[in-house]
Amino acid sequence: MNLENDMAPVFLVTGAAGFIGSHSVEWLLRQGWAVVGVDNLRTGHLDNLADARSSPNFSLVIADAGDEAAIRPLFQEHHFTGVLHLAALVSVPESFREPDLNYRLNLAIADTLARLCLEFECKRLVFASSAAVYGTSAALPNRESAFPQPQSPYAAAKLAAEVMLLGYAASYGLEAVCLRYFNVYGPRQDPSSPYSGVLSIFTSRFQRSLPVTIYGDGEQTRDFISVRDVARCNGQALTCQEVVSGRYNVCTGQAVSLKQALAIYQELFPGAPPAEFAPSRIGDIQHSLGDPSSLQAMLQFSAQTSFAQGLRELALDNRCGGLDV
Ligand code: UD2
Repeated sequence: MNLENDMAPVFLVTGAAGFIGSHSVEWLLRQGWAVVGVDNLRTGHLDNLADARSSPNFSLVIADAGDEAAIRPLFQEHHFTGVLHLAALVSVPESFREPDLNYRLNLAIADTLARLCLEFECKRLVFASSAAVYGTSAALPNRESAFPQPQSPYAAAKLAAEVMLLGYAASYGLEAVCLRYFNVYGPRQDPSSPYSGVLSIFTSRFQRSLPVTIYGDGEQTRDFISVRDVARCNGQALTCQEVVSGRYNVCTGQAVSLKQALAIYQELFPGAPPAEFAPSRIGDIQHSLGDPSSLQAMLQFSAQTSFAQGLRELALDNRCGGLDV
């Protein structure tokens, strides 16, 4: 992709009003790029885009990213240089309850967007995949070469979308970058479901001086990555000159246990009630960890926010407060 030769590059971000979407839009705007955001506000919030919407380089279209009648005119008008496709059904439990919706939001929309990219000569599509594609039995740290074993409709659809996009890459030369996010955390993550990201729930409860519940022994570990780093990764994948189509872990390569997280919370919220312990959740995995080296090699990307720093920023953010989890 040669950005210098393009008159005025414009990027499309689907799911722009979501947790990761809004941070990604802000990153792109900070670099001086023009962005069109699309969101149907099903799980995204306009509030998340309060800063972005004050930029003359940003416009927001309230629409379903899979509504071709709404999206096609945007491709016609803007001749996008790249698409960052984040719109999704984000809840794993919901994908079990609503498999048809999961199919549409997590697979079919990616196909629609890829075909529009080909039709309107938009070279690059960056897709939000998930570490969930690895399943529970892959060797740690997860490497992209591992045989994927999805354990949910959500993970299966994400994997299917990867395969389809990489098929378009091989067949038609689309640049398809599939980013497998590990446990993303940070400001604006919705804590309102028991299956929301654990750090969003813990933060919301600590901020209200309520006890948190640890399912299991607290020794389970995750590869938590700050949404700031994820936004930068998305932006770089979308705008850098050269990419190689493929699947890439977006992770830190560092395992953090819930007990370690709790120790940091206790410093941030001295006087908080002690954590309560409950049996492990069915289907929970004990450890998840990614190998970040492929993305490092392609984009020279590595996570820069330490876990303690990222948790502090989240704890000081006041937007989690007041929600009833
Ligand atoms: C799940 C999803 C992932 C993503 C993520 C939210 C799968 C395979 N993966 O992964 O796609 O949606 O959730 O970031 O389903 N926990 C507590 N107390 C709480 C909440 C959670 O102890 O109040 C535990 C939970 O049992 C687990 C760990 O914290 O052991 C992490 O839970 P999570 O839901 O944040 O993330 P994870 O990796 O299970």
